[in-house]
Amino acid sequence: MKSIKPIILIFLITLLIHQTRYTQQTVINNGEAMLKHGAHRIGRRTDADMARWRAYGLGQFIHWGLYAIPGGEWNGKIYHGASEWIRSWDGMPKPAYDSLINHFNPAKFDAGSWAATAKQMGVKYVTITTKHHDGFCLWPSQYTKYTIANSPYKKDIIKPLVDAYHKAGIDVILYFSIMDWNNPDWRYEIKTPADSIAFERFKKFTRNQLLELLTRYPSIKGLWFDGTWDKSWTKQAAFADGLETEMRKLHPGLIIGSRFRADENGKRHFDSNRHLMGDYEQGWERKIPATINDVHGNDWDCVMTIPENQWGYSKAWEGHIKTTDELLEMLAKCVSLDGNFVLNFGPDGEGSIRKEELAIAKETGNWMAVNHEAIYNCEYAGLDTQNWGYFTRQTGTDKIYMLVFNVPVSGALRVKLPAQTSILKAYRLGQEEQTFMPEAIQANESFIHLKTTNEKQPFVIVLETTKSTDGNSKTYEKAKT
Ligand code: FHN
Repeated sequence: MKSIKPIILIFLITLLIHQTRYTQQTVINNGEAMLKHGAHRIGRRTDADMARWRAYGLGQFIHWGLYAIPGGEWNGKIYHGASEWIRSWDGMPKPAYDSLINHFNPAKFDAGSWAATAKQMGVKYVTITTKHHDGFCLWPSQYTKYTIANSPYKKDIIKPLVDAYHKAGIDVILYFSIMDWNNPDWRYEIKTPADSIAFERFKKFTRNQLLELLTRYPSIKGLWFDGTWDKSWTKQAAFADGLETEMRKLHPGLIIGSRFRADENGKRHFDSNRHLMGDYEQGWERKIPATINDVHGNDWDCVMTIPENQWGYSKAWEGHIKTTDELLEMLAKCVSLDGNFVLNFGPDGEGSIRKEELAIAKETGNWMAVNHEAIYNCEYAGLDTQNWGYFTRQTGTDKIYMLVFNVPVSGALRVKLPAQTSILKAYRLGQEEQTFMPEAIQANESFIHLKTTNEKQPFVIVLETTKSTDGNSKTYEKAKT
């Protein structure tokens, strides 16, 4: 067999290298795909607006719109899905739903009283639906007729809410559904050239509405996106990326979660390189991460319903209704894992918050009045979780909080601190005179002995700790096994 001439060999090798590069053109040096529309930042935002968001701890979600009128019931039949989805149900004709605009006249709506409820509850931010999937706008958008302006109520709902919540010292984030069932140009998927033309119009409409919201309500802190999962939208990487840039330019500091846009491969939340897109992870809907590893160092918030899955007002308040203690435990767990907890409220068609939700808000507020220090401006404490509850830490300090939800019959709460850390002082939050003398078990491991095991409510023990280099904590010899 004839040997291949060196020049031909070099040519073949060069061709092979080129070919490999060509077929892997999206791969760059560090093994990551080269993306134009993936994450534009790796790691958390470090600016003041995001630090403020991170410190909120507790938030409120409000789902309000036309769906509050039927409240999950049509012609005596109950729709058992989430009430704000009733338009998608065969049991309710679409024209009947769409004509609810002619009946939206919430005589009892009082933005000030909603804000007062939220303030007493202790929330630091609220997320309000400006437009849910049904397309009905609670602000008088000039880009569609399907707005509050054409309802009997006529007046803008968003402006008084933004003003009232701000007056109460609560930050506002606006919820916006991209999916819009009322807009004839909305498509789930682009299958034909005609779909494509319609969807181009829809994209313009969406951009107009978003810029309109940011211009009308310039004091809001962020936008909370929803309805972004359909193929039509996940294929708009360049458009959505451009729009996000435009919105951020118009509104410096704007906070946008991971639901807004997909990368060029249609990947949502996390891009094709597994980097978070947006400022915080928005995938924790009605679920909470199990451990700190699940949050990958990202900011995140959990949005939670009181019944299993009802966001809008539902006449049937059914299924398991979470108790205040259950919800407080979720709040504690979220903050202990570096997240915020956002509890949903669905006012009725008249504009009233139902009594069950008011009661939960009140009880939460009563608990927060005593224990808020363990929630606001707190973070993951870096400690092993114990069965009695959750640890949080005042951000950037050595002040640790034990949020106790399950009191053991022994009354002994185990605490394991990092090496070279000792407890200077332990006391009950809200009752500083009630102090505890930790009993050392091992180096950096101690028991806090409760004075009673007959607790009626979750409570908090504060640990003022210090790092010591003198090795003053007791160490016992390890078992030889
Ligand atoms: O479909 C909606 C639902 O109605 C509700 O608005 C929740 C809130 O997070 N988001 C959607 C589902 O992810």
